[in-house]
Amino acid sequence: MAIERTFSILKPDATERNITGAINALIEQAGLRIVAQKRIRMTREQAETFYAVHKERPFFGELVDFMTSGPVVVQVLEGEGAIAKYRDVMGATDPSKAADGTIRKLHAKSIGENSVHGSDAAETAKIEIAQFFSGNEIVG
Ligand code: DGT
Repeated sequence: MAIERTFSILKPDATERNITGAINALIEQAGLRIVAQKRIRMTREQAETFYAVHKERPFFGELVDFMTSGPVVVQVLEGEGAIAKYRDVMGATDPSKAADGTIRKLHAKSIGENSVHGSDAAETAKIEIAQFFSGNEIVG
């Protein structure tokens, strides 16, 4: 399988509980490499752009409020089949439906405060990475 890159966010519920290291350990144990990482405070504009696809959903305002409520860690992960692999490691959006051993099963608080984001396809991964990282910040 091809080496891919995917975009990841450790969300405010993860930074708030100081569990970013525990989540990074699960990422690395799955064979993914963290090739870029920074801790930022997302602006409302950044969060609205990032989640623009959900603009019409009833939870959009709540989602933007949450993503701007505290620091996040944005990352680029690299590995074989990284996009699908990271989605497997994250588990289902709703932690009550997530498989055992996944990040969301172990750590997520709710469907909204679900600890992590990962790109869902190659095209979105490219767009999301470019929103937060310049090429020279990614060191593979
Ligand atoms: P991600 O990786 O953050 O995009 O999450 P996905 O792809 O597992 O889930 P998606 O794209 O359906 O929804 C994006 C985010 O929107 C999700 O991580 C949390 C939030 N969200 C989704 N459904 C609900 C909901 O029913 N209520 C609330 N409050 N938030 C939701």
